[in-house]
Amino acid sequence: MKTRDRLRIAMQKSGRLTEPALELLNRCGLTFRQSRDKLFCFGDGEPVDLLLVRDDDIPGLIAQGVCELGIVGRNVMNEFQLAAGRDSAPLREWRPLGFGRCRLSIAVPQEFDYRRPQDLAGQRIATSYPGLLGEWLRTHGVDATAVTLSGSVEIAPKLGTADAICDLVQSGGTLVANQLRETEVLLESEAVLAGPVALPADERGDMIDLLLKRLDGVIQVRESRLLLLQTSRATLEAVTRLLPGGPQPTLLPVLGQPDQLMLQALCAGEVSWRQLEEIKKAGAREMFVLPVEKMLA
Ligand code: PRT
Ligand code: ZN
Repeated sequence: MKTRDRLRIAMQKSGRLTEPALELLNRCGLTFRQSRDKLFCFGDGEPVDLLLVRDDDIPGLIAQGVCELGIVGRNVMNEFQLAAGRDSAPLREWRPLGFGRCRLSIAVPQEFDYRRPQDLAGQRIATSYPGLLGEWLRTHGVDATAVTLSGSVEIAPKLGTADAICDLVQSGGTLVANQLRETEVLLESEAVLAGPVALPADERGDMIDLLLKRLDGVIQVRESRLLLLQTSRATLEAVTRLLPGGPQPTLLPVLGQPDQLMLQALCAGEVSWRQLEEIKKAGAREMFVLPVEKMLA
């Protein structure tokens, strides 16, 4: 069989991950002919095409070699690996992507007196993640029954079909609405770039290398902030000590105020209100936090 020379990336056709995944690929310079109602989306510039599928199908498509990469929740990828077992080609999380964050947690009805994992012994736990739940129960030596449901897991205790649940939580609103209390976090999840452990050793592998480099640049820029502020020479040291990590700041003179300096610092992550207030207390004023759009060192 002739190997493909174009790279295929699988992503969710319509759901929580669709928009952020497309935006990320666009930022990496990948654009696609818009036929979003179809399964297949042809890439415009680079030799990269998209497969638009249900998120649950993505790990299997990679394992079968139908596509080289996929953008999928860590929860779905890890569950697939546990369910597929050793017979399936192993997958690797090539990059965490920083969106679609949630956690897989155990939650119990408010009246359930939960203190430790052993309290779940003999109970029925409803979940769409029997693999991940089973692994957690085994590690904690708990003998409980996983009741596998494909949706509406959160109403199982009310219906009397389960005593507890194991489901994805983001804001916690769904749990509160169903009088459930989160008791254990099994997995912290986010969207990831998934692929085979061994990348193809042809043009597709080269394209993946290029894509990973662009992705790293995009992620770095997305998390960078430029902090601008004014300080007097007397408070400069105290202010500098509080700056969030990043390369050495730049100092500029302020016209007509020889005692004042303008400081410019690139920060590696979000700068919170709390951090700004602390820096201000140390003597800074006129503070700005700006997003960075592109960066070329
Ligand atoms: O059709 P397809 O199978 O592709 O879509 P889907 O319905 O299976 O997936 P979708 O779009 O709901 O979620 C895709 C991925 O987004 C998941 O696999 C997770 O990796 C991630 N994600 C992030 C979430 C959530 N946050 C989330 N809150 N997936 C689901 N939820 C659900 C959760 O199941 C629960 O019902 O939202 C509810 C909890 O939310 P809170 O905010 O009330 O806590
Ligand atoms: Zn799904």
